[in-house]
Amino acid sequence: PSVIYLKDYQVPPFLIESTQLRFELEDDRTLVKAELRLTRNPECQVKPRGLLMHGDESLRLCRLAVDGQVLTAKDYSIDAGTLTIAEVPDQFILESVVEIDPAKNTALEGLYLSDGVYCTQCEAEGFRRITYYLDRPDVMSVFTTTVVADKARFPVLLSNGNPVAEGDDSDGRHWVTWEDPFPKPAYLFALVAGDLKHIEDTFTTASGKQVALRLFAEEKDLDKLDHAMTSLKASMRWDEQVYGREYDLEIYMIVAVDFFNMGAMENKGLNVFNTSCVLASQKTTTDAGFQRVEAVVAHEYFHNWSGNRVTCRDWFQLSLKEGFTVFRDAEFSADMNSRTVKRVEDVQLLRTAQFSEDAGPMAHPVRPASFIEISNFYTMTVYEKGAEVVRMIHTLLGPDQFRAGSDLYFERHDGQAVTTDDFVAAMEAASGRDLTQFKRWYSQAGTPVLDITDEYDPSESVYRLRVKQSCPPTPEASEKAPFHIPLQVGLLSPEGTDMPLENGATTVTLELTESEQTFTFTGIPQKPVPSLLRGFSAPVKLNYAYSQAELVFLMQHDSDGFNRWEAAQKLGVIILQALIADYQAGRELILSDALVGAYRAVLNDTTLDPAMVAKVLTLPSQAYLGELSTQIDVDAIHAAREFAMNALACALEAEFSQAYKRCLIDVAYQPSAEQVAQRMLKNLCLSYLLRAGKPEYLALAQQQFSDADNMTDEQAALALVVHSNYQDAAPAMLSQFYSRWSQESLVVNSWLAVQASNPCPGALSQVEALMQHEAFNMKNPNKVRSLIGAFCGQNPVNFHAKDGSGYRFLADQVVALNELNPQIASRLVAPLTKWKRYDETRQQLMRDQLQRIMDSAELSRDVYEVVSKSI
Ligand code: DPP
Ligand code: ZN
Repeated sequence: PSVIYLKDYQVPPFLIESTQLRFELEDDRTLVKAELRLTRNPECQVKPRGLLMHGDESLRLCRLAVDGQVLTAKDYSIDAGTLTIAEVPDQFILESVVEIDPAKNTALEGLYLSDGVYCTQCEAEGFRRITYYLDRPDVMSVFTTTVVADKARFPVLLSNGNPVAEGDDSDGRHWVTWEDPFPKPAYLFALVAGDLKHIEDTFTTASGKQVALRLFAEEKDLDKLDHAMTSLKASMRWDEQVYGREYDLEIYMIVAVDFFNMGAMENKGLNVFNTSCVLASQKTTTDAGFQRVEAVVAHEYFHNWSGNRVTCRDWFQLSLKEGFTVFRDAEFSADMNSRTVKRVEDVQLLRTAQFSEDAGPMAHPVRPASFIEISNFYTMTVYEKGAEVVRMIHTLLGPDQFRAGSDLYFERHDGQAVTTDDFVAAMEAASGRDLTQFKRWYSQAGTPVLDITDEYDPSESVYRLRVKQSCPPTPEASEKAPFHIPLQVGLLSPEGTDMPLENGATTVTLELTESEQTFTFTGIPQKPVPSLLRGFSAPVKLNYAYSQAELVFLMQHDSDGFNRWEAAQKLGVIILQALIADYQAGRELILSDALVGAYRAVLNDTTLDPAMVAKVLTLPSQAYLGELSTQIDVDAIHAAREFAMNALACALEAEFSQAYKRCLIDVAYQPSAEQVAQRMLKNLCLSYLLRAGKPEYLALAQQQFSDADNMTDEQAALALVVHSNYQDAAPAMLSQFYSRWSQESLVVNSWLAVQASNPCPGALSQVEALMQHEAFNMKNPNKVRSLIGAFCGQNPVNFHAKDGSGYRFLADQVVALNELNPQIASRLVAPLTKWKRYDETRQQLMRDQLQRIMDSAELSRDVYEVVSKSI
């Protein structure tokens, strides 16, 4: 497979002014008729005689005509992935008819059937599986789409834009024509046909335009769409208020489908959603699920401006729309719920999944310089680190200049396909700031490291921070130029109050631009405790030699909520790293009083947000401790965490029990921030209580499981017991849960995931057995993620079993999925690619399996790229 480089970008020789499509949907064959008005691109210097179009090998060409003139085999050639017409005029109509087979499409790219519903996924390059086209985001066209299908089986026929005509044919078939007035690239095209029901609402935009909102699902799920509707309306209002962006069509539709590779897709006016990101109900959905729906609905809606109205010039610019839109949805969620909790959750994800990507063989800059398969670059780096980069611009410019910059960006580039440089240029123009050095965040991969030391001079009342920055080598470059890093800092007095700094501010933004810098604070009357990287103002690793006492002090006093949590994490890391070393050396494990005392104080402080209490009382995760290790000792990390949690449970049993009771809710269920926080702390307490060694707490969990009126409490109780020492109690609860929920596919997914992530011995054979269960289906990505993905990604002790059984299992599944669904196969393989982080025995076992995958027949580009880059 060939490598595509950003440096080779060239403007397209032809543009497509208009695109008329007609789909005749039939079971054994679907016909796609396309009529494209092509014209030479005035901006293209070269004038090729012929025309090269994208088109997957699976297309069967039935007819091809230029300006009505049917072409014969000598006029064109078809190659793997392209169609070339030898000679074309400057302006012409290209007609094509192709036959495709959506029923056999298990890759779920292009047009496919999901449980009897026709739907599409075209981003990034799925449209070329539907018809021959210039399938690149800088070719934007106005689409008119007619869908024809059997009326009884497919009463609902949808596409982008506004419906403009419909009718019945005599043979029981019917048709609808949709027109989308906004030029768009093919990746934003969508079509849906099925027996769907919908709920409807309206939204009046700031300028008084009425928009119809329609959310579609299968009839049985119709009662699970209200939360998505509420979230959609809140997102529409928020984008008007915070970014001045209004919706532009007469109708906005979301369709829920069960077979979907991603979370959701922002197709113009017709979002297609994975059921897991749109359906929600008290009985079937956890609080985290409700929040995910709210966030993803918002994310896809925000794309209407940051992605659709202004799109990407090429796929190297993916973060232009994704990083920006993730930043937008994170701010929305922060405004809707608890800002600090949202920040903590995002940073936890970034510091495990993105940092480990940055340290692995697939590390790439936010704007990659090359790829083999673009699907492999829908990554934590492009999305989450990309969002951090936008957040840093926001921090450097301040909210007002940032808003002026985004206004200018939308104004300059509406209707265009642009680059991350264009985005930064608008921010520079609106603020007058020079972001030249800052742009290294887009071109250099790797996680920068800050090493900070300080000194206090009492005679002069001067405090100095010395900051060194460095960045480890990554595949694309071994030497890194210094980044421009906003480092937000506050200084705490010994009494625990913020010291006034410049102009009385208590938080200042230091701008790091060199590899070593010293920042001097004058008029500092006492030696302060620094609160560094407040709000996690940059995606970096920070080293500063805090004492345990200083961390406990920051946990209690820091005015920055994020850093109070971070102090607890740092304290946990110090203590757990010591326990890990003790475990490795065969020494007895003893829990530090400092941690017990700090946890007790937090647990007893009823003035704190219960969600933050829960976050603070959660030890650094197995994944984060691994990420901080030079060599990951899965067993030692697991043992140290287990020991610490059990010891904390025994030491603080009474406090956990009281807090559990305090958090019981006696009013009707609501997924509100307040109730979510209470349930979060309650279930955290339950997790510790189950470790206190008293059967009464098993009874408490069982009672919560039976009495729960919501999925958060029910599932928490189930997972905690299944993952606990009470193995005898687990089977009955699991079978009760399954019989209660076997008809709810999404709930069954969580049942699969709870078993797959079980750290107790025997999880792999359980997973293998479940693969034969009626609840599992290898063709459904949600099932694969819940079972195989959860085992390989969330069950480190079992996946990394010393006999290599976990690795072998994963390789087998990757080989099987490579044929069915390359995108899913290539995502799944990630844990194996991190082999360098483990001991020699495991390294060898993991590499053997990568090699086995490599040697298996006919690798997709997706899997080939990831495996070949990591061997
Ligand atoms: N599912 C992807 C997203 O919305 C595709 N753009 O981020
Ligand atoms: Zn997106």
